Amino acid sequence: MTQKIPVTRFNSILARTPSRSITAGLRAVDMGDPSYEGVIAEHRAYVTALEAAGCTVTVLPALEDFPDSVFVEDPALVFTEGAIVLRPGAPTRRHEAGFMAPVLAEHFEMVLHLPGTGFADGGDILRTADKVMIGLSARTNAEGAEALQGCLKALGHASEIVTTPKGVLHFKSDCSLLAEDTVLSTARLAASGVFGDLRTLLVPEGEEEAANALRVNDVVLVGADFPRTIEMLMQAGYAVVPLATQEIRKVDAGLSCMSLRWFAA
Ligand code: CIR
Repeated sequence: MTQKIPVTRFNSILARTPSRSITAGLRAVDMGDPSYEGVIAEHRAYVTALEAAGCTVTVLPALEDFPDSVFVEDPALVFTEGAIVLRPGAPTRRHEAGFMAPVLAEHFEMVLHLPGTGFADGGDILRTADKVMIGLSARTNAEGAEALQGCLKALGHASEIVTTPKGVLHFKSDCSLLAEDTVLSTARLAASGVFGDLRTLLVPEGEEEAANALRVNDVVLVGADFPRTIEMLMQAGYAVVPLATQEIRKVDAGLSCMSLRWFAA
């Protein structure tokens, strides 16, 4: 009998060096351009933390023509069973998927491509122990979500289409999986009842951006600017690794978006 691998267990990660053009990255509200040097430093610390958590991290070269290409989570989705090349919802990010496809072919025997013309961003996908949740958002539409369900089924994964709170970039901007039975969520997302029987820890009011944390093996990476969330998670028994996100946050990013993570059996 094959042993079920916990969904928080990873040994393989893809990341991409930030491009100098990150200063022109997409953002909903302009809080000033991120500093390239600052983003590079944050990214370096992020990769180091993932390696320290026990993963082999492959860092792909920067793509200068694509300011948001450091956010490798959005153009693809990866599992032990195979990878899916997605179709990002933002026009300026659409071609990132074409650069990801050959990389995925080097790492996975099975690489599927989102069929049709719909859109789906990896930032809208939350994997839990028993299913894959697909959040509809400004970046993921119904056609893309339904096409993705077909791909997921082919890889043996059950899925459910859910909604993302209005004004929130991605479904996972507001939540992350902390353990097989527990999610970290904003109050606004949890209030929609989307998590059913899952245990839900709420980020304190004012620290909504901390909800995009990242559990990898024994640790949870959390934005260092969210002390009340860090304290809450430590009290709950999690080993927290705080990471600076001051610069990447200026282009609406958190901690999950800079990597694609899977367990290579
Ligand atoms: C964007 O708007 O696409 C980027 N500036 C931020 C992407 C963040 N991705 C993610 O949370 N998965």
